Amino acid sequence: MNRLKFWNERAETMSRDELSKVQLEGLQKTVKHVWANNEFYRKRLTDAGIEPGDIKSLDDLRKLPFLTKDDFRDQYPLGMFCMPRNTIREMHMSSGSTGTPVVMAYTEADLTQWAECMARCQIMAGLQPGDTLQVTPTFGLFNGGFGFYHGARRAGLFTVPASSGNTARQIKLMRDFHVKGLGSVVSYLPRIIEVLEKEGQTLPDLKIGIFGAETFSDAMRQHLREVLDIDAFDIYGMTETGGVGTTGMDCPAHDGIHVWEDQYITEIVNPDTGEPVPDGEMGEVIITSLTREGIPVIRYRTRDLSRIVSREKCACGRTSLRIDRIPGRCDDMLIVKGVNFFPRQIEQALLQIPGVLPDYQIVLETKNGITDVRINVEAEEGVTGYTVAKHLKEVLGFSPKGDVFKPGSLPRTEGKAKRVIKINHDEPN
Ligand code: DLL
Repeated sequence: MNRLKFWNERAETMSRDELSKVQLEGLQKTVKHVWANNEFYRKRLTDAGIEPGDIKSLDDLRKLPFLTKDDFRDQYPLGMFCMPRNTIREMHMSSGSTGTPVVMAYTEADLTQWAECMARCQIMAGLQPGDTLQVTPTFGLFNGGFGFYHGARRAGLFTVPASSGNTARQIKLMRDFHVKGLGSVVSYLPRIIEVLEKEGQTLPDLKIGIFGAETFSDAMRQHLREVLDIDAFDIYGMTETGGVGTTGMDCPAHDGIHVWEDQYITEIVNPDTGEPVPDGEMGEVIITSLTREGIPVIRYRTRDLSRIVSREKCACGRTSLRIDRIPGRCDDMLIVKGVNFFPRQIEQALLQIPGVLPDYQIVLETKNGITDVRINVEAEEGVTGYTVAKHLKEVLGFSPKGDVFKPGSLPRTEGKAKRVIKINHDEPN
């Protein structure tokens, strides 16, 4: 059989004219659909003075009001549904840090759409029908596990639905079933490496890693290449847009995340003004779904930051818009001693220090209005706090305090890692 380069060559290589046509049709259909079937959306559009017939060109997208995570929360549990409950086949949910969850509901057609996006990602990463994919995110309300699974079924992969935890068993499964691809939350990888090293094992069949749910640095990708000999792909997605992979992934050229433009419109706007920023400039990612039924999103404010990397055809042959890998969320930027930085910059700097391991903690402690930062790292014997502080000074311009811990001693989380810990002595508990 010929090697597949694309899962859906027609959709992935459409000309700009074709894409624009598909996008306008999808946008018009989506606006009509939410207007006809959901009270919240109808009111939101009416308040903005919009009727479905007003969407005549793609430029009219900008007339539409934004949708936020708070809207999702306010409408919990069923208020965002745009299809009758008896047509819904699956739901996922994310709770985030503030409590009230965000719900996503899928009709049969939505599950097919998700599977299509994920199959495109899996084939783009180099997996072929018949290859084995181990899925380590949990199978539950978090969308990660099921997303990899739906896509893998569609792409004809052999899925090992390991779910999270029990790293020794994960490794045994990978070895016994000749797993070629691994789908994971990126912060689980250091755990796998730790156990592999402890047991003196390798994973000779593993070639491809599809990682996401959190930001990761180029140094981390390089680290994974060196230690595991795998090509690490950065997969993007979120509950609100329909889950992992719906908002794209980078290709083997690793030159930006390919957005599935026949399925979603992606805008980058200034997070303060909501106005579009020029190509190349960082801003907030805004996503509009074009084909979803259960809960479509119209101009969803992701709070994630990115920038448009290119609108040109990529070396891989795909024609879609490429956005930068996500450096962090609008609310992730840390400001300490007048310096702005993202956790990813810390990771990038730490991994360049020989002997420093990829687990770290950024502790921000505020007292009497002054915020101090401590950066705790795990490292092999011989790495001193002085060496770490010296490297970090080059990135931050100041030397943060911090401790160097033995490998395995910083707290482990299941699922997404908690890198930033904020302690505020000025606020009552
Ligand atoms: O994290 C979906 C996912 C699962 C993606 C597994 C990749 C792998 P949520 O729990 O709803 O969904 O969280 C979505 O996570 O708005 C980003 O802030 C962040 N995020 C997701 N993917 C990436 C990535 C899943 N590749 C939120 N890089 C998003 C950076 C990411 N951040």
